[in-house]
Amino acid sequence: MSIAKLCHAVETGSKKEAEDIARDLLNQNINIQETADQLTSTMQKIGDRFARLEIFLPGMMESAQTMTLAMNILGSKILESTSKGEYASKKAGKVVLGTVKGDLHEIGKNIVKLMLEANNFEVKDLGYDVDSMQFIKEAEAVGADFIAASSLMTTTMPHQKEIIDLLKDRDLRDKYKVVIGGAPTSQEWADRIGADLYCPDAGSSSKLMAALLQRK
Ligand code: B12
Repeated sequence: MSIAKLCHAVETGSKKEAEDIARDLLNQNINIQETADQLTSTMQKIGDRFARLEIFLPGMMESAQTMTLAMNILGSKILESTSKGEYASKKAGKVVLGTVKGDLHEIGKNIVKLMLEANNFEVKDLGYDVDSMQFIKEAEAVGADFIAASSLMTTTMPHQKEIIDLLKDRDLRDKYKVVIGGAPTSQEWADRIGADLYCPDAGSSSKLMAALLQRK
């Protein structure tokens, strides 16, 4: 069994096959980050096909569900090894994480959560379609270090800016590091809206966020 086969199962929305392959891959000691990266490229291809009207919403949904099933299996392994790890009780930082208002895409956000937890961050996951003010209320409630916001659509990216504007309005901007991500976002967008950090993928997020916290 190979990662390429798993990508193919996700492309075709073959759920049972994907679960079997994911379980098999676990026994092969594969690199989970690399697997997640390849699956992300597969989802990008699916999105491109959707944009070209080669597939329709149900097809995109089947693939999304298949990827979620596979990542749930692969993710359980990472978390199991982390909780038994040497540094299990030492938290790297507290993160309030969610997908912005109007946006239901959560697969990427869930992988970010997994990678952060695997690296000893404490994550409060607010889910998707999260109101900008909700990010702030939760960050205040849990004493977060980071507010991390995902956006997958050009139409919802402005809510990442809204979170920063609301923080400024309330004199809270310096209290939190605002991290943004999601396929249509970029370093340029992060600079434009005044975010503290942009991460292109889940794998880099824990390293970049830990480094940012040290500079605080
Ligand atoms: C799967 C998918 C769906 C699924 C979502 C299922 C779910 N539970 O999440 C379903 C089928 C429900 C869906 C619905 C829709 N979708 Co959609 N979808 C996609 C698709 C194919 C893949 C997204 C994905 O999961 N990628 C895999 C993950 C792992 O990648 P990722 O999210 O980029 O995350 C990685 C990094 O970006 C980063 N990251 C992500 N977030 C964050 C956050 C932080 C803080 C950090 C540090 C890092 C980080 O880490 C992740 C892992 O490395 C994309 C195509 C694409 N190019 O992205 C379209 C896409 C995003 N969808 C699109 C559209 C149009 C829609 C719909 C409007 C379709 C419709 N007509 O109804 C609806 C919108 C619903 C809504 N209101 O949100 C468009 C958006 C176009 C735009 N305006 O920008 C896209 C780009 C497809 C296209 N090319 O047209 N979609």
